[in-house]
Amino acid sequence: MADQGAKKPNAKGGGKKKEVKKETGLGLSKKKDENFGEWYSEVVVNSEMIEYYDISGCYILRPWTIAIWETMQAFFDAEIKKMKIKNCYFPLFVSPGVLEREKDHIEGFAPEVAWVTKSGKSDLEVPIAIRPTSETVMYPYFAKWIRGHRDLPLKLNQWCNVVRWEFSNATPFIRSREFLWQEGHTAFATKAEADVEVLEILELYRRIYEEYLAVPVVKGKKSENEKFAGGLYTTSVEAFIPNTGRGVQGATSHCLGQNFAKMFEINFENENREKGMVWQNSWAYSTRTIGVMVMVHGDDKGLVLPPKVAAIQAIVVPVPYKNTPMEEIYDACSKTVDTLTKAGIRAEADISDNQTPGWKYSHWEMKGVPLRIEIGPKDLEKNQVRVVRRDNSAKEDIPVSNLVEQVQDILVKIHENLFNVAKEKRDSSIKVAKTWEEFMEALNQKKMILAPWCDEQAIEEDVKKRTKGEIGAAKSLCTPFEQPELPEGTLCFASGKPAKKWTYWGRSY
Ligand code: 86X
Repeated sequence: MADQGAKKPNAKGGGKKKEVKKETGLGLSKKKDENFGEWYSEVVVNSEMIEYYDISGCYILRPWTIAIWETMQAFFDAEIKKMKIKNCYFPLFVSPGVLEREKDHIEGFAPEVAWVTKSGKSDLEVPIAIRPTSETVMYPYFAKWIRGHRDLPLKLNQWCNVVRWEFSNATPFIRSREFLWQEGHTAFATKAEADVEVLEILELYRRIYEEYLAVPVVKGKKSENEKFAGGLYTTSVEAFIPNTGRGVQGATSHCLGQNFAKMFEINFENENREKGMVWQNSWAYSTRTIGVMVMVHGDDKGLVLPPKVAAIQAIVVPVPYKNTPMEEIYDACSKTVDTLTKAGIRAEADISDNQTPGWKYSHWEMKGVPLRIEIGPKDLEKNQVRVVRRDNSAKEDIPVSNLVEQVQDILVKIHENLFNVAKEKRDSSIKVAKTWEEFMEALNQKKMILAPWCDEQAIEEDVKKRTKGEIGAAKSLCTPFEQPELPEGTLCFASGKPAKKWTYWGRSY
């Protein structure tokens, strides 16, 4: 089947045909609640995060995107360094022998592997794969580098791109053929140490979503069906997109157990000269995080950026008026930017003179800048500025003398409000279902379903079969660590057998 993947915002030319309303600048032609898919494509393009590319499923990440990525990267990188995890870089290319060394893990994924078969016009003697993930690239060297217990733990991370040649519905950030991520790979002498790290990393992922992107997530464990097949168990943070009624796996932290150690012979000698096998973890989050943020917070005016990750937190717009000298207003604008910048707030002035203030307002709203600061003659007179919030449009006049303090305060409030609104929406999308009928009803209402489950793989397969359809089957999202009480005698929603746990279910990305 040909790629029917990448949805483009307009038939041709990825968003070139902007609806330009005079005075108010570029707008969105689709509403979030009416046509979510096209709304999303328009937002990521018109906000200048993404440019569509001439290879299906690949996207250009523009500076507005990379600034967000770099902020999350700086946070995560600093945190893992505190955990004594070291950065490294392994090659992009994988030799076929190494890739296939671990057959079980590769088997289901094989169709997604991209290969280089030529250099110039001549065929390569041996085709070379492009990494879809780096287990098979790294673990032979783990085997080489780990000799004795003094070589443990070995804790590595790399920031890189990976390629998975997917054939189904590419969506910017959420599912693309090439994406950026970090992949952590660690090896320990004991399972206990590995178990601790799995949850420490998962907590960092929760913090990226909740403290940086203002997106609520559920921490939990994946079912046997949904876990990484090569590992022992998989934990994840799960987000939810109310508009589409789909769950989205936000990041994963796996305990690999000793499966890979066996295959790659990653052995060590302990203090007593006995041979042991390492316990391994792997974990990753990707640029998908950014897509989840756009989907959760964006509105009909465009992107809405949480202040922590916004490249520009406050945009200062001069509002000239008939007889007031422009210079005074411009001076006040650059002074405001200086003051905020010195206080560590990312502020810029939009002093271009070929656009009206109204056009600038729409432009920066489209780009999701958390705060707009307007400065006009009245403000000069009163020694104040007018501040307008992107998240709720609230306006406030702030005395220049108190600018930094109040702007900092408002930025914190914007984050809190974004998180709270998102959490309320998410929570009101959760439906408890105790029977199949309740489950199906909630699924048709695009809910995220919390249901008592017998925890049997065959039953999950059954749920998938019974819910198969145009828009995809339902599956388990995760078993939340925070378990509601499960009264004795509670039955599984799908099998009628005794339930063992509460698990989230739904359609997903
Ligand atoms: C699973 C597992 C794991 C390291 C993580 O989730 C964290 C970081 N890796 C990745 N996975 C694959 O193993 C895989 C393998 C091939 Cl060959 C492929 F084409 C696609 C894959 N997708 C996911």
